[in-house]
Amino acid sequence: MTTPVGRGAFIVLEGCDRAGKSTQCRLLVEKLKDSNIPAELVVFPDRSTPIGQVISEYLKKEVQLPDQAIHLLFTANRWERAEEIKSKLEKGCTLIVDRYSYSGVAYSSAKEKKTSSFQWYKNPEEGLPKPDAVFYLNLEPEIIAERKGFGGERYESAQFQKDVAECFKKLNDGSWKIVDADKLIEDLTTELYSYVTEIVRLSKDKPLGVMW
Ligand code: ADP
Ligand code: FDM
Ligand code: MG
Repeated sequence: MTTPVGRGAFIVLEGCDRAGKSTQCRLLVEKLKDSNIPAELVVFPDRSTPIGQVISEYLKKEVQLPDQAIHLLFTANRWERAEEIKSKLEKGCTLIVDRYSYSGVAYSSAKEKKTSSFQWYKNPEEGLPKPDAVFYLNLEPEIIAERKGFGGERYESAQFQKDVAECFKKLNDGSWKIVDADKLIEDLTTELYSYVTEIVRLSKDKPLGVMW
């Protein structure tokens, strides 16, 4: 690895289930490393921590929790990684992040019996490190439906995903790059990689932002 100059970039991939986020995050990290750009993958929820284990049980429908409680656990799961994220970025490591606060707000506020307001779901995310770029992998629900079937986890239903997509739209402050994800895996990686390298270049000398 070459010695990094400047800080690493904080890049988030967002989108509905099966849009291709996890596939692209993995491939982008590999491609960056192949080009000697220090990079790591971060995945939310991080199911490996004690908080993450409760989230995992919730998603597998093994435990029930009030909407507010699970929302705050997803947020806490980001807060428990925040210092490490900042430190890695400062050391010049670019982070490719599979979901972030935007999934947090979109999924919680898409729930049928909304127990809290959009703003309420945004509030506990305030103060977290802010991504340098958000890439939203956009895919029509009909095409999503053609991809491998849903598993048995919570939120995995076609109607709910449509509602989530609407909430994502509401959350976009205009700064997101909306990427058409309906293409071959390798073509999408090539497209995303060109955006990613540009963000890496632009972020080197910029201070890291704070949510929102
Ligand atoms: P996500 O993380 O957004 O839920 P994944 O990357 O896990 O999505 O992909 C969901 C499914 O779709 C997987 O079976 C994956 O192999 C497949 N897939 C991913 N990208 C594409 C693509 N561009 N075209 C067709 N199938 C894809
Ligand atoms: N999810 C994910 C949330 O509801 N809130 C969050 O803050 C985050 C990061 O958890 F249904 C939801 C989105 C999805 C599930 O699934 C995680 P994947 O397939 O592991 O991304
Ligand atoms: Mg995924």
